[in-house]
Amino acid sequence: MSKPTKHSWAEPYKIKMVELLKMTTPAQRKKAMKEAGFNTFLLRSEDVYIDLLTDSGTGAMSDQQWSGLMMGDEAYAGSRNFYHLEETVREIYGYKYLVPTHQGRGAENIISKILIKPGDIVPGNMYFTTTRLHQELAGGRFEDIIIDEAHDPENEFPFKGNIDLNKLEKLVKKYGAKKIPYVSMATSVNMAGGQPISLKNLKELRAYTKKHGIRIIHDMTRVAENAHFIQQREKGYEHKTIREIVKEICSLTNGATMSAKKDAIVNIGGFLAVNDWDVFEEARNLVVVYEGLHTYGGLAGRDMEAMAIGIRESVSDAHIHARVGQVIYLGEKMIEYGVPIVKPIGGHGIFVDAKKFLPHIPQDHFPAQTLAAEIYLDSGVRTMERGVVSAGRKPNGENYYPKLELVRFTIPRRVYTQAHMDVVAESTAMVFEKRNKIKGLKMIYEPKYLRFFQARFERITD
Ligand code: PM9
Repeated sequence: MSKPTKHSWAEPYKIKMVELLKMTTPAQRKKAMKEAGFNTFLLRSEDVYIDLLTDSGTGAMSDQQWSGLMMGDEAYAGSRNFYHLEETVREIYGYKYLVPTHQGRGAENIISKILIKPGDIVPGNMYFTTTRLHQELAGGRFEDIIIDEAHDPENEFPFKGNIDLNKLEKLVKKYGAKKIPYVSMATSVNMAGGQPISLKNLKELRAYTKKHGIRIIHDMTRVAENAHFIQQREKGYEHKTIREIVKEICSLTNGATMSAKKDAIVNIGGFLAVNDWDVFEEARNLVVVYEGLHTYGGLAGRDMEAMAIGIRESVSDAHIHARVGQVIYLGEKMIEYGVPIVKPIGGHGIFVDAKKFLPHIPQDHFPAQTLAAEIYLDSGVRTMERGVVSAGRKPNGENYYPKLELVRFTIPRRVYTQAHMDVVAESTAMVFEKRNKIKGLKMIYEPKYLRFFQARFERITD
């Protein structure tokens, strides 16, 4: 064995309480998967061993956050926890005005309703399911302006979340800047595999949009993870802290939607944050229609307190290095076993390339949906489809056919151990060994909105 040459990453916490897991047999998993219509979203969580469905709301709160719950001020109006959250958002992210929402999509609904008019174009660095749906429901059309590299799982470009300014310019020339209410810019682009945008690219975007009077609305759900990659990969940022980088990213945008269930390590919560008083005034008014009063937005006081504390913890360098370190650990294991994954390894999970894994299954037979089901059947590990099912249909009813057909192994924050990651990689490798025998699925039930959550499938038996 070779001698170590560097300190490896490790968790900056120790475990005080554990949640026991149920182990299942292959027969139990077969029954559970059939009952779930081959959709991992429809499994009961008690039938799951290692749950990598999502990193959303599934993180382990710290002792500080749990203490914060006891400090909940459950007044209907003016809860002190709201003011603490507002102060924290101003201090850590720098946005001026805060409207809390029950989770990210609540904020997406409000900002889309305020800024988008029917017929508008909303360019962005790859779609996200709920974000694009709210843009479409408000009458807008999403246009993907992420760089081409993002659509290629093998391309190792370090900032695959970057925006192609030529693509943006084409839209401005074709439709005019007045038809573009904002650029929908995500940090750590989820559907591309958790890929970061660079500060250089964001600064160029800022200069361009400012010239044309177009806003940047930031999906900051995983901004701290994006900051980690900037610190590791972007020249000039290697000595800046995560907190400094996060603040700089936010300073280049006009407002943000946040699902605090990710970066901020809470089980529920989100917000809309803006710098523009007029937008804030309208948002503060609309939130009472859809979420709740502007000082709670659908949340309990205790939820806002846990969020304020979680935001501060999320920008700690030690936390984020261990968080991304664990994701990279799993990814490197998968690569060792020859499993095709999206590269470079992203911030919140490993994205397995189902097109490469199951090349004999056409996209209409849902290779990623199939693979997620097979992994569960093998070991009780729950993952999620991020391909043609997630992409859904266009407003005209046609299917979207994304280039990326992926299975996401999403890692909850501060929840699983390195040994769990070993089991996940081993199970994936074992399914890889028998990949030629795997058959695709057909969809037998399709809901109208966000079909991936509730669609049902059957195995194709031919
Ligand atoms: N993301 C995820 O698992 C949960 C729902 S979709 C399976 O990745 C971004 C980048 C997200 C996100 C949710 C939302 C919506 C907005 N932007 O789920 O409404 O990743 O809090 O946030 C999920 P909420």
